[in-house]
Amino acid sequence: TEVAPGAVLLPDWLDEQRQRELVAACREWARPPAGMRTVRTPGGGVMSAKVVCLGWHWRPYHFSKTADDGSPVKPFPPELRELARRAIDAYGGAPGDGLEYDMALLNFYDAKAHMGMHQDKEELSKAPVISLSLGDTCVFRFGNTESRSRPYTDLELRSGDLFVFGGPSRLAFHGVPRILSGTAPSSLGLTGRLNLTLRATGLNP
Ligand code: MD5
Ligand code: FE
Repeated sequence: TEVAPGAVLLPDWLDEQRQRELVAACREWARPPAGMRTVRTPGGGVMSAKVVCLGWHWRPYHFSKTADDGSPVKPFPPELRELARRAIDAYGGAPGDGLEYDMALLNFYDAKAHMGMHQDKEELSKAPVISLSLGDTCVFRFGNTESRSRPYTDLELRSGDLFVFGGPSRLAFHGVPRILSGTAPSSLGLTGRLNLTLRATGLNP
């Protein structure tokens, strides 16, 4: 379903087996060195979602190859490159469009975590952002490109859903106001929500 121009939601895109495998892989990627961390924003705030980066280390307004603990960031795994290719294919991209993905950003939300309205404009590439939801359902707020306020649409993202943000939606304001605690499929053994985004930084040679 096209939610807005360039924004396509594919509910239940990952089967439970694939979801379990991804959750297990994410747990490994979250381990130190260069594992899960708390992000401090330039304004002095702290993000409530905990973050893991693969391929490139992300800080607000900055990409680097070194994590906050001084370790090299973990590589962007070939399995996620392949997943990106499949997602862009499902989105309706042209062949070859899904090949430039070089970083993953994992957000771990507990029951009380949220993400304020923001734009993702640090990547130099215009490639769509690929978002995969695992675990608890969330309320996702999909806004406009002008400001963080109305008009926006609230929708629920469930475990296994694929959402691809391309075209004019790539720069829309968006956020996660709420986690619906206890809604995760029990077979995942995950409390809270895990969002896996695949991105092209446009920084690789
Ligand atoms: C999340 N993460 O559910 C979301 C999924 C982030 C973030 O927002 O920056 O880590 S990515 C949602 C997204 C990306 C790019 C564009 C738009 C939404 N959009 O136009 O709405 O943890
Ligand atoms: Fe974002």
